[in-house]
Amino acid sequence: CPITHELMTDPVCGPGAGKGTQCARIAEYCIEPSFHDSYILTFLNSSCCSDTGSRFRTTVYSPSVSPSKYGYVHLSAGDLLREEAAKPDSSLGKEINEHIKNGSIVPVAVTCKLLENAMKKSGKENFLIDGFPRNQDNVNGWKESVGDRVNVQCVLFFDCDEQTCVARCLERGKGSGRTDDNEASLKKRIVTYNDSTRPVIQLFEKENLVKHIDASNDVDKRFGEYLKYGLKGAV
Ligand code: UP5
Ligand code: MG
Repeated sequence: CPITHELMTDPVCGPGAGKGTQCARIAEYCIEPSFHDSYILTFLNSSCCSDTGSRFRTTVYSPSVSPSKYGYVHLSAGDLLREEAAKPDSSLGKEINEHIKNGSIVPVAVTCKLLENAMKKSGKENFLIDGFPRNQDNVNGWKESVGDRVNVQCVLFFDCDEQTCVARCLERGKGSGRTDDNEASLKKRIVTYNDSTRPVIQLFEKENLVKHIDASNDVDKRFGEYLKYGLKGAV
């Protein structure tokens, strides 16, 4: 299996922290690591970047390098689940939809399979996994199925207060069509996050893998800046 690298985000500091938004930017602007024991993050705006220490390096984004060829592949577990559930012939659709609406967590075997399939299909080796793992069962299932084939480079924690997260989701809910962008589902999503996901983040903290990023700021203006702060703070 060609999967040798993985850059992984943690599952939100509350729904709507901006995982999807920021992962899309990272996938677009970061290129492949040059060294297997470190990685290079490359941003469009070089003024946002500086040497962040021995473990991380930054360079200037080169427009001649196609991000789609070299960049991290962004895989959102939530998006993959929604995609699967939307297939007319999916036997899992009903179950997935129930979990999403209730903010509960889909059985790990389902999510892992979808992630693995997407990783293989991409033909790439570097991944930005968005919104997974979300509980201890996810961690165990992930380790069992792909654990020895991946190298988790870091866990990005998008730090954003609950009120802001909820407001973002409710705003998005006006047009997203997502069945969980409403007050009732959001309450449940937050409970799940607090009860099941926070402990997972603490696990990664113990392994020194977590990089905190302030995700409360304006998405476009502050992207490079707070990404740098997040990485810097973690080195
Ligand atoms: N927005 C983003 N950043 C902003 C900023 N800085 N300033 C202003 N606005 C900002 O952003 C949310 C909204 O906020 C968007 O409208 C965006 O424009 C705006 P987004 O980037 O989508 O945030 P994200 O953290 O990705 O929020 P999301 O709602 O996707 O997070 P969830 O973790 O709740 O949702 P996910 O899709 O990952 O999971 C949904 C459900 O699937 C789960 O509840 C669960 O039931 C199931 N699931 C599993 O069971 N297992 C999994 O492994 C994954 C999911
Ligand atoms: Mg998302």
